[in-house]
Amino acid sequence: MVARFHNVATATRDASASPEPARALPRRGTRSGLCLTALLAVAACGGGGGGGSPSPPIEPPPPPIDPTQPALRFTEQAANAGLTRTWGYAHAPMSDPEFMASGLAAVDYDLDGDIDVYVAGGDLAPNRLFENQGDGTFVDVAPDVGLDLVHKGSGPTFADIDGDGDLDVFIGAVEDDPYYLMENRDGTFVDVTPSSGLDIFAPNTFSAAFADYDEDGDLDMALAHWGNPERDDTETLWRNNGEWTFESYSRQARIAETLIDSSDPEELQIRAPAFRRDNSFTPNFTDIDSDGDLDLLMASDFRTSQVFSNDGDGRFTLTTDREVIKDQGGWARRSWTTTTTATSTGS
Ligand SMILES: [Ca+2]
Ligand SMILES: [Ca+2]
Ligand SMILES: [Ca+2]
Ligand SMILES: [Ca+2]
Repeated sequence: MVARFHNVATATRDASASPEPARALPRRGTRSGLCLTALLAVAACGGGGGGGSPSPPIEPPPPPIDPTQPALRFTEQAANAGLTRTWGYAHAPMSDPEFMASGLAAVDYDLDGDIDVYVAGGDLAPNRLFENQGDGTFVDVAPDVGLDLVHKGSGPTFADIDGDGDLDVFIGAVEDDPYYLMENRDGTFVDVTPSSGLDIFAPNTFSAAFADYDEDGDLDMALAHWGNPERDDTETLWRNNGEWTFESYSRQARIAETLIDSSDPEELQIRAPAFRRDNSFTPNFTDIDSDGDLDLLMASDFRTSQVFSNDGDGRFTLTTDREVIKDQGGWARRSWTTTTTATSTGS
């Protein structure tokens, strides 16, 4: 069983990055060519046959393509759709975790067939849950359902954590602010964090992912703790023990001992060993080696993104190929922040 909601893929890019190449222009040109061929064929048929039923009306060819214009345009509609909110912190200046945290979940939280949006609000304004009205507009219902939390929230992640058919949510936080595990009880969310066993010492929890990595029928959780000092338990993997309780399993799973890895020699020139810390931004479960079990990818800062292969016995083996899994090492250059993975369908 895999979590029903995943993060959206993105990566930071520096200002000097080259623009994406123009898309699909040759294909559109081909379409014009086909229309022209069809036009000539119809004209030849009508001129030579005579009599019979009248020829169908001929659609005019599409206008010429302007290569200077994008093929697809978007117009800002957030305010018209009711998607307005306030974000920020009560003090200044912002710390690095505060600057990079927050985020949203685009998810059908009420399972009525349309996508709603849950947005973290910082500690100046409550988190908002924008319920899709089905007509292009959204209404904030967070106060009605118990999700109008005021905290330095980050990476809200919805999943059916207790397997009862509705979506629950975990919301991380930074700078030792409260994080929340919220159970969906008939449409109202109840804070079950105090009795959940989620005693997280890491000051920053940026994001989460849910999946049944140990194949025992319930959703387990992985967390990313950018900025957490190196310690024995990295608090990365949390095993679901049922009844809304979790147990830190990073050490037993052999993730804690290898998560903070400085094997990249180029990175060692930038980051002194004294600064070893957890630099992970986003966890993601997927069967990356196609052997039938869920592996764990940690997208991280400063060239420390990692791939952990599931050994099938509750443990993981670090299998990062640093020639493949790499970035430009932070410091205003390109770094992975969040990611998603998918299985190719061949289409
Ligand atoms: Ca919905
Ligand atoms: Ca549920
Ligand atoms: Ca499980
Ligand atoms: Ca696998």
